[in-house]
Amino acid sequence: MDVKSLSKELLLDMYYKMVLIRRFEEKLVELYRIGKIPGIAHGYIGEEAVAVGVCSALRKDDYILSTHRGHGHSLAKGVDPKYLMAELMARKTGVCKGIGGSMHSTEPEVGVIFSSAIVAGSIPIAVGVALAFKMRREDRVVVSFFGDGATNRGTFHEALNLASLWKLPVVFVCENNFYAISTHISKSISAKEIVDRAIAYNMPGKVVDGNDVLAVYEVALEAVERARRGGGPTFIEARTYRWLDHGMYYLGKYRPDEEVLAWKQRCPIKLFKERLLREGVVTEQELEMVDVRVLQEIEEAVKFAEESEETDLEFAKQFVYVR
Ligand SMILES: Cc1ncc(C[n+]2csc(CCOP(=O)(O)OP(=O)(O)O)c2C)c(N)n1
Repeated sequence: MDVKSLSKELLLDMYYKMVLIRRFEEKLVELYRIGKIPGIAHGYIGEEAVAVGVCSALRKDDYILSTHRGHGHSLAKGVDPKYLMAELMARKTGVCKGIGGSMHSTEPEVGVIFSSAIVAGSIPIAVGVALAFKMRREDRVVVSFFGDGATNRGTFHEALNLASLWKLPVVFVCENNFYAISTHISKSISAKEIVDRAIAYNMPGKVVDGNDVLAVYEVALEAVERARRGGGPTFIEARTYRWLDHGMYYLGKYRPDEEVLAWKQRCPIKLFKERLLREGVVTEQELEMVDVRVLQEIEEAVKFAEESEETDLEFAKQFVYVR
């Protein structure tokens, strides 16, 4: 994609969101290690370009549905890091009042309508949301994010079948990071390429470099526009890599060191920054200002969360049970 065809405002926003996700996740690791994050959390470091590329192609009133690895999706769609951090630290000020935690945080205000810890659990729900948009004759689009492992579940196949049959306004975004926990795709997926699965459902399938935010943006824009004008769903396979372990814990060695290193050398933020500077569309100083702003926002988010009241069981019960 030609960088010069995009506004500087959009390019700086993409850079801001990618850096925001990176710093947010780094802080999360730090907080998790000192016991400040209850439950479990799964990091998004290394995959930032997928969430940001896709969400940059959406309107505010479009919806996304996320997974157990959802902080990046939320921040890319516009969730305020303060309220997300408070959620992860189980505070009453969190986006779900500290009840949802890392894997179930939502923020309908900005279109993060649902996230699920059940692998592939949110895919059929995304199709239901798309059906609602269509039945109400709204020109809104829904994006369903999920991993490579999710494409092996029955719900994935059922959802793609109906979405295609009914030409629903949904974009399926598979974040292929090559592993489901410690299992490599070669040991779990019968298809030669994950994208081939789209053929069975008669929908366009696109493979994209998930570490290139502009490449992701370009395919997402096409898919979103197609969905919005009634053309039906698209399947995007974005190839990327998570730098950290599956979750915030150590599972042992299951990935070759050279493989991890090679992907780290293709850091999505570094690649984008180099491209922006090479093409002369932003200055080093402008990017540094973004870096500083993000650091401040992360510090403020932690302070806000720490100063907020903790969610306790009695409080949580009020929202879980109908009396
Ligand atoms: C139905 C179901 N089966 C198993 C699990 C346990 N589990 C949690 S995450 C995960 C791997 C998911 O891999 P993938 O879909 O590729 O996403 P990634 O973690 O790589 O982002 C598994 C098996 C689960 N949460 N839900």
